[in-house]
Amino acid sequence: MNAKQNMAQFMSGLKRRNPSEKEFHQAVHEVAFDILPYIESNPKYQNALLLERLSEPDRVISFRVCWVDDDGNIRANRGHRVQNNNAIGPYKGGIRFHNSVNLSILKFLAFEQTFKNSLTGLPMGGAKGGSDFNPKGKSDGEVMRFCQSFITELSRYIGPDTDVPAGDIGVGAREIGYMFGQMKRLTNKFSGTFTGKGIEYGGSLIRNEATGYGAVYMLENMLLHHKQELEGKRILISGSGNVAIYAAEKAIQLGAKVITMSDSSGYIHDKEGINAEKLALIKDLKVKRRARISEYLNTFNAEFYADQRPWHVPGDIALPCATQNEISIDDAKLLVKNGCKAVVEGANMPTVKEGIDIFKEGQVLFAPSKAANAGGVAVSGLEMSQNSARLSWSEHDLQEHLKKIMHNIHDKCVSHGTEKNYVNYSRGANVAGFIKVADAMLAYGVI
Ligand code: NDP
Ligand code: 2IT
Repeated sequence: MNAKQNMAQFMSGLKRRNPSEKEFHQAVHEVAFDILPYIESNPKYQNALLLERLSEPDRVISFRVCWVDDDGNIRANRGHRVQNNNAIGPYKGGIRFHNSVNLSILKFLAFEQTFKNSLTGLPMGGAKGGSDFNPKGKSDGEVMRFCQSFITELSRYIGPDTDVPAGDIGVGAREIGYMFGQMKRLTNKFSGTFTGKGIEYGGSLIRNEATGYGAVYMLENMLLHHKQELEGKRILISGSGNVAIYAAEKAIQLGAKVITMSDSSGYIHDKEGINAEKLALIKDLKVKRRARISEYLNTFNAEFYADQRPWHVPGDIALPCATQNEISIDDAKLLVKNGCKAVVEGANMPTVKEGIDIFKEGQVLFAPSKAANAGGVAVSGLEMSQNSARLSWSEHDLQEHLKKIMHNIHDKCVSHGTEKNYVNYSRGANVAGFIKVADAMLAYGVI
């Protein structure tokens, strides 16, 4: 069988076993495209069904989450945890609360997480969880009751050496506090079961900043490797949540010019650049007040485009930091046409499959999410280490760890992804992420 037939057979089996899960198919396809030929050319990995096993989660847990809203109505949501693979460490990955959450999305995220966590070099397996609960417009009391009910069920399946959740879309410091509090109460143990905790109760410095900062460190490494620099570059950012805000903060600190940010209602274009003072307003708007990004225009000059994404604004670098599939084929074409030189994925799988091909054809430097946004889970791993040692490391030490981890991820991508005159960061990340997990799986025999 040639490589094309091998791929077609693998994907048809995956689709048959997981019908209608298009995001899951997309994520596995992207990895299989690089990994099946790699397995084919490395006898040690042959005949072990490694990718088939990696794309069949160890287990999927689904449960009902009932809670009472402020008007006394009973509400019912659905919760899930996908524990994809724990070959190299306890399951680890975020929890997402968003009305779009379904098993296809969580399975793609848990699959990706397995490779991402491997790339960090730290001992963490891959998982993801969440609910179709929509925190928008809910009171603190409603969010608390929902989180407590969610954890009452999930607590049976997680623990510091079993599965360690963290935040993701719709889950930030407030939600982690409620979930960790309920876990502590149910188990009567103060353990490191969550990361992204508050500093007062076992959290790590710079965890909040780590994903966005890490993505910009990845970008810096890529530019340096290609003899370019970040200073003065025009940056398009989508999103205005945890990842987007700290990607913007680091990019501004390093002298780049951030000209767009967005939320689910549209995007702002500030031609002068979003500086530290303007970003402070966005933090206040989006994190504290949970308001719309268009309110930026009440204080600063900018244009607001309702229900649109920022990709038709000419810029040098794109940092998609909102959600999956937010760069379409047409967006990718437009970015290349407008001279975009690098795309670094802060969000998970923000570029559609054909969009990635367009970037590669256009020789755009492209960092896939599993490499680019690994800084967040890396500092989560460091939070786990600090919890186990019952210590708190200094901000300086943690910053150095994060920089080093992103530097190492960049180098692994280069060493496994360098082609004739192009660094294929996707292939590099897929192969480097695969090797560690595959070697551990082989060591265990058939399980
Ligand atoms: P937040 O909830 O803090 O922010 C999400 C941002 O994206 C908000 O601006 C939100 O707009 C926007 N957004 C969410 N969904 C959509 C949508 N369907 N269409 C348009 N805009 C949308 O989440 P994070 O910043 O934590 O996560 C962003 C991305 O980064 C996700 O893909 C996540 O998986 C990934 N990621 C997160 C990590 C972390 O540590 N938090 C680590 C690694 C990756 P609005 O406010 O209007 O909802
Ligand atoms: O997608 C991700 O890497 C995250 N949401 C962070 C996971 C974590 O466990 O810190």
